[in-house]
Amino acid sequence: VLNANLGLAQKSNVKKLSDDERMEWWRDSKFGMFIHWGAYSIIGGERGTKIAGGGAEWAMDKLDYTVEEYEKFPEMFNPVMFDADAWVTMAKNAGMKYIVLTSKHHEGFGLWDSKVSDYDVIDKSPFKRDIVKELAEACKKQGIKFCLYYSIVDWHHPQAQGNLFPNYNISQHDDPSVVNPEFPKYYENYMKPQVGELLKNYGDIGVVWFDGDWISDYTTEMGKDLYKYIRDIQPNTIVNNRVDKGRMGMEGMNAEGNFAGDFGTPEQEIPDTGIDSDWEACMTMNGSWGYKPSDNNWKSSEDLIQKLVDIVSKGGNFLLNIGPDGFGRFPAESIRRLDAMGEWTKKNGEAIYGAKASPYDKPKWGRYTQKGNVIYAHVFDWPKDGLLKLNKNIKVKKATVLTDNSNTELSSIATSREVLVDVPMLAPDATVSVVKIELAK
Ligand code: JFZ
Repeated sequence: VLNANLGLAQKSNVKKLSDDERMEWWRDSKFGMFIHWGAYSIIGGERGTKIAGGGAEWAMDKLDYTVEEYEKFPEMFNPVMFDADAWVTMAKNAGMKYIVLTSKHHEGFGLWDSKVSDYDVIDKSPFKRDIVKELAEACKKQGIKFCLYYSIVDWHHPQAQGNLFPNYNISQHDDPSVVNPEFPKYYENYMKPQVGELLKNYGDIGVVWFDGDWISDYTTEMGKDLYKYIRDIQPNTIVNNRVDKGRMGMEGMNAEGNFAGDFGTPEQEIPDTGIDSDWEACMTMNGSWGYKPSDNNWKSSEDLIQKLVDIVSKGGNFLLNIGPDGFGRFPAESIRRLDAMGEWTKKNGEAIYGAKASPYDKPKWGRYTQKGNVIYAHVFDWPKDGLLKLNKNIKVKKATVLTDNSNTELSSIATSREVLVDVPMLAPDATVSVVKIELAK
């Protein structure tokens, strides 16, 4: 171990942080942007009259394309309207503090110039621009953390995809009795080198976000090896728990045991109670990660703002997805929602960034977040009688409406059974109004 550490110190001049120091920016950030973008963004989940169920990024699998047939999509990938700076600006304006781009999704097509593959945007596509590089540079310039998603599952690579065997469907495959003996070669000679390229050539990577951990060919030994490999290159980067085999279903948190990974990844759902470890809920605005124009099942802006608050009140981060189209545009429906969230976070960000889970029970009217001796009451349902009822063990020193620039103090009364704050009759915000409460010692 000592030798390994010495080797590490030589390789990298970066100061190795403690785990708490390393996680700090991420814990304080609370809100990030997921971007699912690839050759599937051209397809939009449609093949003739057939529409893929669920996520359109699964088009290759769900619309039954063979490996050869599917290759024409990377050959067409030419998103001439892609503007990394504009994307980053939209994320920042929404109040997001980091961006996670799908460098390679299950389809296997890479959005950077990979030396171990010609199935990437430089070698296979007319676009011939390194998307990872452009987005990394735009993030750096605009001061937001750049992060990468990478899929362990690869439906294109011959040693990883399962068409080698009859009745072997690698996309779903989690049957340990069916083994792909080629997979370790894919891991050693392709996947690991690709991850290495992403960590060596694009500056600081905030988070490496793995996915596809469920296939049985991928082992916990590979997961631990990969985690160490990543931290050897970038000691202070953060890696999600899908790097190893410890995740328990959609809840996304780790089972008991020794598994690599720095945070849990519940997907499309928010846990009921606060979890006493690091976690990040990832979610779509409609029902698809990849661009899917047939899916108009958009969550409202109000719902998304309340989801952000709910997640922060339980100690998590919110990674909210955008599926840009094949030209490189964010859908207008997504932009509207980003704008609405930005309007809210600009006014109420104090109650979100750096805030912690509330120790108090979830109130009927909304949620609490906390920073030191300040409690933020996020009110979803504003009281019709103008009296906000707080948990009875909250001792109010001073209460104000967070967005009230005149800082007018609200009066409050505490009885043995309840604490009431005299708030304005009209809700200050149409979505979530925040009452700031300084606690008495
Ligand atoms: C995966 C991908 O298959 C999907 O396309 C998308 O990228 C999403 C973010 O991740 O899907 C998952 C991953 C994990 C679970 C379910 C779907 N899970 O935790 O049960």
